[in-house]
Amino acid sequence: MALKLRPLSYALGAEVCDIDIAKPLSESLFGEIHNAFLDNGILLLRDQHVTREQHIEFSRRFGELDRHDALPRDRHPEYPELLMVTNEPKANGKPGDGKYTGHLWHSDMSFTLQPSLGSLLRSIHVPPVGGDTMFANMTKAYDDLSDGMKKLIADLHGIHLGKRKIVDLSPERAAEQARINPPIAQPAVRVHPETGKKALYIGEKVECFAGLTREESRPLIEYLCRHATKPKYTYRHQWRDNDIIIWDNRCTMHAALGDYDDDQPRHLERTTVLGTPSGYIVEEPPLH
Ligand SMILES: O=C(O)CCC(=O)C(=O)O
Repeated sequence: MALKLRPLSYALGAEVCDIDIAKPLSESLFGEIHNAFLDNGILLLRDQHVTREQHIEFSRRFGELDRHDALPRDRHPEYPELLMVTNEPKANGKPGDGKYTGHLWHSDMSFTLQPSLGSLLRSIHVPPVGGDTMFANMTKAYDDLSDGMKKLIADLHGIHLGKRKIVDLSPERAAEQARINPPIAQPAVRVHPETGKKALYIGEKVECFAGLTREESRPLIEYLCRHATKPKYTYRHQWRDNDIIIWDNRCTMHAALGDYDDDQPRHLERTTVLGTPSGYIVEEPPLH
């Protein structure tokens, strides 16, 4: 069966039409889905009425799943392969840990020594308007840089932090964060292990470059993020309930826009496919 694909934007993404992942998928059909994933960077599957087990089982076809040890507060207590992306408040009425998940441009798990290959985010309840997610094509963004800029960043390593947009860190949480997620340096340009293409590996979790001061690094980090998130490199997804978006973390980045009424429930669940080991721990990140 030939897969029916519909482009989502000029920059990246395709919708896979007429697919139901709750039904058995042959090896050859999954092979077509996998090729479409590599070709398009992100895939959208609408109307997927699946259980948590089916979400996990389908995700495993892309590779071994992360049990989210780096994000212990965000994972489902009984399904560690599921990361809760939810604005549901805690029992004490305070905002939940997942409320600000993804509000910075990022590639999943870049702040660990095994950044993700890809993620599969399933929408269970989304607000009637807003709550959109933006995606950027980091291969195109890299290709369009000048030769001079490509040379300048070729050997740079960005120091990635496991931070969120709104930080609510008590001293105990700060200590926990430092223990579980020390700063990790990752190459600013990575070669995709399956397509062989180079992609920018940067984002708003990059604090500075290894070997440069913070002050020296910031203008370049900000330029590269601004460049990669120009409309011509992006796709903006408007969620419906029961969507699944699969994205390739090795050549895309994404951000949750938070453009919705907080009184409306927004609940999504994510599986994260483990990628190849990359990066190193930075013992003494620059302070200035
Ligand atoms: O909630 C969203 O729209 C995106 C969540 C996200 O950034 C993530 O799961 O990495």
